[in-house]
Amino acid sequence: MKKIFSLAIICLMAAPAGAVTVDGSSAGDGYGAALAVQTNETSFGDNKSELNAGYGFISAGKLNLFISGQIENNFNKLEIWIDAAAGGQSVFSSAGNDGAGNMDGLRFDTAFTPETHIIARNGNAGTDKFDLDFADLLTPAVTSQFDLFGGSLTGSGTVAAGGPANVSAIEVGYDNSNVLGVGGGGNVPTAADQVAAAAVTTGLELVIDLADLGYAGGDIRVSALVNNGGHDFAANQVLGGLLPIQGHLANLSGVDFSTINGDQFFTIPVPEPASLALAGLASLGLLCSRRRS
Ligand SMILES: [Ca+2]
Ligand SMILES: [Ca+2]
Ligand SMILES: [Ca+2]
Ligand SMILES: [Ca+2]
Repeated sequence: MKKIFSLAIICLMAAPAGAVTVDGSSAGDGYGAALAVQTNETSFGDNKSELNAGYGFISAGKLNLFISGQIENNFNKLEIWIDAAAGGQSVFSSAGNDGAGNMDGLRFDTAFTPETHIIARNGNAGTDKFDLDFADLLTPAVTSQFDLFGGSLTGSGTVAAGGPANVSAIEVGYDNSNVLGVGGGGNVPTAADQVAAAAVTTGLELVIDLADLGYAGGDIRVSALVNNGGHDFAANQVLGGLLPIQGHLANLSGVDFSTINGDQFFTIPVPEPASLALAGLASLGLLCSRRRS
């Protein structure tokens, strides 16, 4: 009896994490604690362009990423860089898409060398739309998916599989309904209320296949920030955050994160070693299946 009980516990632990609901909300998805929380009130507009906190985990061959907050629906940009492998860029050089070359010359923290750059943007160009670019910086190659949510600023959609920069589909969810989190009042911000920032549960949610990130093990590092429509005038909303009180970063081509206090990235850890070890026990999995049937 005792043996059966122990086995049941182990089976429970070995079960893969449930798939997230990709809807732009973190509710019920098990992201856990924030990996970075905003440090400055937004210099770009309260509840328009603010990044409150960053979350993520690696499971079942996917990176699950959630950034709470929103970007203004005037085609301001949410820039996301992902460092998932050895090598990569120390100084940003764009893949040539969407005017991102205006950021060329941005120097990252020493411990952050991305291979991937994502641009998310939304606004009205005749009809409401939400677009996402997924760029492999090393090839370079870019997949651009326009109007992900079918005429809406928000919703759930998919970057199609088989693009120039992605083999597998990328799941995208966006919810801009946050009215809390950090405050803002133009370019004279104060330090953020981090309790309020950590409480926001809506924003951008992405599920990306690890192979499309060049992942070969280890943790994954992510940097995110808010930029303007031309990629040439950034707000102060960076994750990991900037030492308060910090106003606009302005043109990123002259910015060097390696000389700015703190990490302008956050780290998504590898899954718990205990879980990995258990997951690797295929025979145990079979045993669990049999006992449940
Ligand atoms: Ca969700
Ligand atoms: Ca707010
Ligand atoms: Ca790298
Ligand atoms: Ca830094």
